[in-house]
Amino acid sequence: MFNGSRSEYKKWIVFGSVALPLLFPLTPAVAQDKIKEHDTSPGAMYVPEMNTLSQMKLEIPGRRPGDPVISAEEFETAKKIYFERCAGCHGVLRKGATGKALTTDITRKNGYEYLRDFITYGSPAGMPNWGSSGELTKEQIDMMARYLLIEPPTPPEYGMKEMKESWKLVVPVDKRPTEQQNDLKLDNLFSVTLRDSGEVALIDGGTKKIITILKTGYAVHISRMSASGRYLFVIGRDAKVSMIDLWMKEPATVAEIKVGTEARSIETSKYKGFEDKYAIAGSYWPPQYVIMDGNTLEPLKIKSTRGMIYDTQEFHPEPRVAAIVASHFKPEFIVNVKETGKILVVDYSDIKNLKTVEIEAERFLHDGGFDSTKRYFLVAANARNKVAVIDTKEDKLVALIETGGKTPHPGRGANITHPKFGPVWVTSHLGDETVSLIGTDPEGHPDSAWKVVQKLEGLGGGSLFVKSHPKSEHLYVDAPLNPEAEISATVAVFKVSDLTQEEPKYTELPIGQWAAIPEGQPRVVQGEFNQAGDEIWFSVWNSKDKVSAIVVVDDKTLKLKTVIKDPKLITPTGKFNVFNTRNDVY
Ligand code: DHE
Repeated sequence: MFNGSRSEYKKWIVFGSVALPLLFPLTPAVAQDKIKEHDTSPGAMYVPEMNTLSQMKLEIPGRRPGDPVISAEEFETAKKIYFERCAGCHGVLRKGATGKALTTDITRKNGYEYLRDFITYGSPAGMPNWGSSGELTKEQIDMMARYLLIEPPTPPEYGMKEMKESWKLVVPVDKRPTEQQNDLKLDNLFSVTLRDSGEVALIDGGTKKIITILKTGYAVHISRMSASGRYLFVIGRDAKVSMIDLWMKEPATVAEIKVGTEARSIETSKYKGFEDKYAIAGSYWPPQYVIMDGNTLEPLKIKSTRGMIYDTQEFHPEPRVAAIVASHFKPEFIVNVKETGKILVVDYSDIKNLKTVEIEAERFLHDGGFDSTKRYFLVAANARNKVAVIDTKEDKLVALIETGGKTPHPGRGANITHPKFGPVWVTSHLGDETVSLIGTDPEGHPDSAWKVVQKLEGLGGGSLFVKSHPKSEHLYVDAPLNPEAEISATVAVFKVSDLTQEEPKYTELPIGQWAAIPEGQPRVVQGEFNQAGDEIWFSVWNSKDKVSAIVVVDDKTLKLKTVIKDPKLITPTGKFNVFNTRNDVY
């Protein structure tokens, strides 16, 4: 009989108001020899957190016979945990992405104990060990196992009405300056993401002084520039886009809009004749992108990305929009759709009669950038350990390349001229120390084109970004998510001319140590060059209540140049130099 205790309670169901024993079978607890306790890799922990969705009030779906008991309070907590920790892999609607589907037909077949043990111990296939790592308590895991046995709540859609309601034209175009009103060297300005304060800092690349700090969206993510270099676009994870006019006496936000509930990417039209005309933002939820007026952010066209997975031809209800870049060869945006594995080439020359080329690439597209000629776009299908290459002149897939490492994460990648293989594009990996060099010159070096021509050994796993510059002779590789504190605060630098050696060695830059931060365990992340290409900036990313910094390194000597510290520099992560960002220099 039901004895009312907590452990009994979860094995019972509510049918009306009467507690009955579970109608679906509970399979035995997961055998411990099958799911061994294991350490979680940086890759397994580096998954999207749907923080905005987690805070949204959603109804408990209508109860069905067989549902376990879950109170409104528990549902709220479990939903929050699910969107923050689980939805990134298993999907908002639990239909699966990089992680398995967790729809009730599956979870009920597996049963409560199986779910509880799986969440506790994880699996070597990539599921983090939430319980044994101490990330979730026993009570939270119990709640999660029960939450997974009921139907998932569906967050609302977000269309033109909602976008228009959120749209604020703070300074109309005719009230803006007609020429630059400040003395800033705009092309050497850096927009720095202050992640946890939801702000960007604009820092002068010459004086290293903070010009201003502006409020942006929640857990602000990336910055991109308009083609002219006048407007800066910033997107937060809450899908709020801020448009900043750098010509004003003090650069300020002139327009804002919320384009969805969860988003990560923003870009602007760059083709000749369309400079500053359009902006585009891609969302994780709802799965869609929107083309906006490039001067006002007025939303003009929303396109859903729901559809068939490229290879299985099965419907995916929530394929997220990952990286977006703007072609330099045609009036086109290149939109990467994660779960369906499609790259959409969106022709913005006539958005009323929108033409889109849909390229079959690979699932789990994430981040990428151009080769040095800007003709080819290379993007990581990270959970497939591949890089897809698109020819933006022909709008075609050129190659799908196994990178030879685990979970490629290039950022926008790095372009260097290899002494033997000519122009190559580089990616590092989240899952191991591999740094892969891919030949990108089919005419000059046909034997090397679209192949991994060399693999270097970096500092270790947990790398997120590589960087170089046409004027630099170095390739920089970070490792912010490496579990070793010292490695995560260090950057490896390869000398390009040394790459012909059998096992090229790197120089270690102790960036974290140079920042001389008294407390915490700051991670060193994302190098970004200045306009001249003679210095590189790294963020020393500490927790939000502790001191962070930006360390500037002389590219020629690899010596410390300056440390930028300020109490207002809270959790600096991405840095975007105006010139390099608008011209895709990396
Ligand atoms: Fe990012 C780029 C998604 C976590 C810093 N990140 C991108 C892009 C995507 C993405 C799709 C490419 C945008 C483009 O080019 O249009 N990032 C995600 C996630 O889904 C993920 C894994 C988890 C999440 O919930 O958001 C995630 N990202 C992070 C971080 O934790 C980082 C390290 C710190 C931070 O500020 O949040 C981070 N992501 C960055 C940076 C870029 C980026 C700095 C741009 C790199 C560049 O050189 O262009």
